Amino acid sequence: MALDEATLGQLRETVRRFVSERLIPLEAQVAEDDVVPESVVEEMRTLGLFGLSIPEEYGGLGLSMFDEVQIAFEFGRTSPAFRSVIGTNNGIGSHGIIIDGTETQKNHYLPRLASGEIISAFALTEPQSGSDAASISTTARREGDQYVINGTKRYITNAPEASLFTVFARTAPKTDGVKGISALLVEGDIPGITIGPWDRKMGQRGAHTADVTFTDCRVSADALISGAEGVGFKTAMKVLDRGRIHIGAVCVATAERLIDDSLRYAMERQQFGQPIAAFQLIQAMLADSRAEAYAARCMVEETARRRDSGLPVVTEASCCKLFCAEMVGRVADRAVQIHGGAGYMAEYGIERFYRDVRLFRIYEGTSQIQQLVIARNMMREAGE
Ligand code: COS
Repeated sequence: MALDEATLGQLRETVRRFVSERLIPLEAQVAEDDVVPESVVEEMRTLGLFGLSIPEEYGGLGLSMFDEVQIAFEFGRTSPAFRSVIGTNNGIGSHGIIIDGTETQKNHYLPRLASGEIISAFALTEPQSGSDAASISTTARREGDQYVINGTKRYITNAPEASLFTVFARTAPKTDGVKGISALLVEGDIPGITIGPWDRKMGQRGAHTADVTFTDCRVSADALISGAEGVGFKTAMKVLDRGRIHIGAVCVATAERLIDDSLRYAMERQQFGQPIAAFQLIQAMLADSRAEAYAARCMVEETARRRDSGLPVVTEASCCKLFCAEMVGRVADRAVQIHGGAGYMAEYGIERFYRDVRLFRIYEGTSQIQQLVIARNMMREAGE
């Protein structure tokens, strides 16, 4: 549901204030400690941020895609680790249930996800299965009224915190291809699940990923999303389509933050007797960044509107993810360049963003996978 303009404006203003007053001052500390303080997570619960995209009837705010990207434009103006806290419950960790879950699954899990009482994770990637998501080898063998899950999932965001995993596993032999993949809801505290140590990453410290290993892990047959076997791959793809628009919005916000920081620095920093912003080569970098971020903002908003009106957005979502993730990489690179030596030093925080944004080109589908999706759809449309 779309909020009326005044209510959306109030929510946006609340998030803007929260980001400026609470989160930005904590960026360096979170990167140092590799943890978002629990008091901040509690404030996010109080503000209702875990349920932005969960329908109202299940306790969330039920934002439309357009409204959600407006909030992401605010929330993304700080370290991506903060967004990651609420990212899975509002995205890949809940939308399998929202899109394809049974009514019982929705009633059971969504209110607790919306309140932030539990954290969710999306367990698709495996040691030998990344971009080729259809090649997963984790199995879910049916035994009576249960499934027995075996396999390892890799780089699972929020795994150390999660109490609920959407697990993609084979319920039929590999020869059945994508039609042998099912999605199951697995609670984190049952026997047979082992969470590995936190991965040591290039950036986004404070957001955690880890391996999740299932060893004869038994779940009830009711855990099957949609109640049907063999449709899990499509569930994963639909969830990722939506996630790609959201990540596009976060990239826009991070780029805008870096442009603000770069502009401020360029107007203050004096060289050759004047602010470096007076030099046309600096202006060119600022202008290119501004133009690209603006283009990215427009495409994200347009794709969100398109999705809200029920039009297909597979191609457009991939365009957003591709363009926005690449764009913020270029903007971060220019931000380092404009800051010069200071851009390379940890105390200014610019090098931290440079490392943080690198992940946007990789997770929820690499830039190359987005190119592949876009080109395949172009050829399909041309053939129709
Ligand atoms: N929505 C709904 N259904 C979709 C879909 C989408 N966006 N994309 C594909 N499907 C369907 C196809 O229509 C096809 O169904 P039919 O067999 O009934 O025609 C089925 O799913 C298989 O699709 P496809 O043949 O395109 O699968 P491929 O194995 O060729 O791979 C890619 C598709 C590469 C696009 C997919 O594996 C992918 O997105 N990989 C990246 C994974 C990823 O993002 N990982 C990030 C980690 S999770 S944070």
